[in-house]
Amino acid sequence: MFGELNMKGWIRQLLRINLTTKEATAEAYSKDLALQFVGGRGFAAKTLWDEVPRGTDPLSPSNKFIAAVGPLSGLSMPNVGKTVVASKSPLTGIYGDGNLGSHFGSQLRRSGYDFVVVEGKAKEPSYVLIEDSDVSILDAGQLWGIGAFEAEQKLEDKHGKSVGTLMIGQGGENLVKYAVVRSMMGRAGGRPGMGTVMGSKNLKALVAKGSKTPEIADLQAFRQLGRDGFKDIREKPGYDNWMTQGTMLVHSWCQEFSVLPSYNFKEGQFEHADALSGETMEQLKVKTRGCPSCTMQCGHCIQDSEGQSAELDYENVALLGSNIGMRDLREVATLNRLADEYGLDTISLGNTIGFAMEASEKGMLDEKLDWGDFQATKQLVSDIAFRRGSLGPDLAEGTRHFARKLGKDAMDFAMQVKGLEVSGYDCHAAPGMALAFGVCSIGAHHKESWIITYEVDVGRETYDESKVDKVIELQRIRGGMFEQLVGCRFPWIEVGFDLEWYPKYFAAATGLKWTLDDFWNVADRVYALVRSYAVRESNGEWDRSMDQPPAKWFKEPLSCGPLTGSKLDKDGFEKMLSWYYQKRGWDERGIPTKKRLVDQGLDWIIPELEEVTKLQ
Ligand code: PTT
Ligand code: SF4
Repeated sequence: MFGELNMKGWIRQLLRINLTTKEATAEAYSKDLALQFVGGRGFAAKTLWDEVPRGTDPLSPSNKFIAAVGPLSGLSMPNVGKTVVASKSPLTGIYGDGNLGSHFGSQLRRSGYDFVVVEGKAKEPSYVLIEDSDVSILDAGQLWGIGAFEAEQKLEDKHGKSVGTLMIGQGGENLVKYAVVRSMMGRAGGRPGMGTVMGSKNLKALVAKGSKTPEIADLQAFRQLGRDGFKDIREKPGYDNWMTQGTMLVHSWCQEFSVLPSYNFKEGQFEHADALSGETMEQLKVKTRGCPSCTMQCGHCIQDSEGQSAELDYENVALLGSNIGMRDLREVATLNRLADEYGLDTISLGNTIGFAMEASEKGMLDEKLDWGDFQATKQLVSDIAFRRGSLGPDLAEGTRHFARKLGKDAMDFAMQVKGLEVSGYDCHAAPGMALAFGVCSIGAHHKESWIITYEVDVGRETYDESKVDKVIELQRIRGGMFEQLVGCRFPWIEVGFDLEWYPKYFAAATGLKWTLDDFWNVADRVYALVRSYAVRESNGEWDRSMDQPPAKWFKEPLSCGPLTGSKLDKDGFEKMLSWYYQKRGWDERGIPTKKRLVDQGLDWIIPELEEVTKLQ
């Protein structure tokens, strides 16, 4: 697999920017890094392991912010207009990342780098401009304090429409722990506080504009494959349907199968679901937008309750809609727009507000917060972004923090794993999806293993080994190959674009003839490294309790809909978790064994891991 010497595709150079010293340096990186970690999440995880030591405060200048792409980024093929943003997370305390659509990645490559590492802290609000080998750290005084939409507009006005930008809103500036990175007016990524880390560095934005073309192994073959790929996607039977609603297609399905989070995941069905459905959105739609190099544009905008255009995705509508009892899609869109403006993660935001509403209902708060109260919720979103009011500062810290503060049984209804709030799928009757949330490497995100539709097909009541196999299979594809190549997974998952296209693109770009199994091996290596990073941070206290889904799904059965009475079974879940560990080559605590680390070429991390715990 690693034999070829003349590999192309990668630029093999990273850009390091130190905001404290105001220095920027281009550094060559090794062929081994490219071959063993490929790009995106792989580059980020390896860099953070090497450069951000145990115990580093995520909000200190010693933490690093990374934006990384892969060997296909910026090339003419479907859906590779994405960028991975990563850092040690201030929300979870472990590795965190996200993947957002942006021209930044391709412009970074055109400037001559595969990834950028930002370290230190600027004295004053700043932004970074990368123009090929010229890197400037500029004053962001005019941008600080304004929202992401306006800031992006100002940067484009100044540096031209063709620039690629990554930026934060006021949430990131004010160190809300789940602030995201924004781009292209509608894109958002880095749920576990990647925008917060930018804010902690006084970094409002990164802007890139390059003029070079990445060199690849076989340009002619690549061009043909690119054209064929776009055509294949457009001709897929599911393509036209996808174009009508994008991710909102799943909303009605979730309601039908009782997985639509409602009232802080108390229920899986919502009595006003129709008012928030994909069909309702379709009637109100004013425009569509999306990422670069994509023919499946999935950001659907409607006019919100204040007459402004706002984008809706399923997760946003689930968490800022039914999960907090909202009944009007235009009002949900307004909350979504505010989250985009402030740069707050909609999933964590909707969870944190839902948690506060439930706490209020239970009489645990002095404040009165009612389900579905739009005006109060809107006010709360601003209070969180600016850390003001009686609840804003606590809710800005996330659900786990607030549950700890409230004490009693509050942690039982805090819908989070490892500190990251749960995405929009209720798991009272979905043990496989609960496992996927439990073991997801960055906390309760659906990005790595979304097995809910599979589980409903095969029978949701069972706790069997095949579901564990499916979780791992999907982690390799979604959390692995797509995060390392840094391509959007939707062509594959949503319209059936065959996975076998990717080794072909990879071969034409790099000259390397890899099979899908080679990508799975890289994925497993990165999984073990990210898990080991978390273990290293735990000071030897890592155990299987870290992989537990929220207690609510075990303790409090659904009380409405066809699955009334359903809840998760603890013994069944533990059985699946043990299978998962065995199949991954991890011990009963969920820690990679020495043998597995050696087999995966990660023997070099063993000494550091053994400083915190005894490996088996
Ligand atoms: C992703 C998470 C998601 S996942 C959604 S909706 W989804 C939420 N979107 C937000 C938003 O919008 N505004 C906001 N302020 N916060 C938001 N938080 C939530 O963030 C996104 C798409 C989507 S839409 C999904 S599933 C897929 N995610 C991919 C992924 O993770 N990897 C990959 N290789 N391909 C993917 N394709 C799809 O991209 P995080 P985007 Mg996002 C307005 O990053 O941290 O994982 O959060 O990037 O460009 O907006 O595309 O129903
Ligand atoms: Fe972006 Fe959607 Fe296209 Fe994926 S399908 S690249 S998320 S616009």
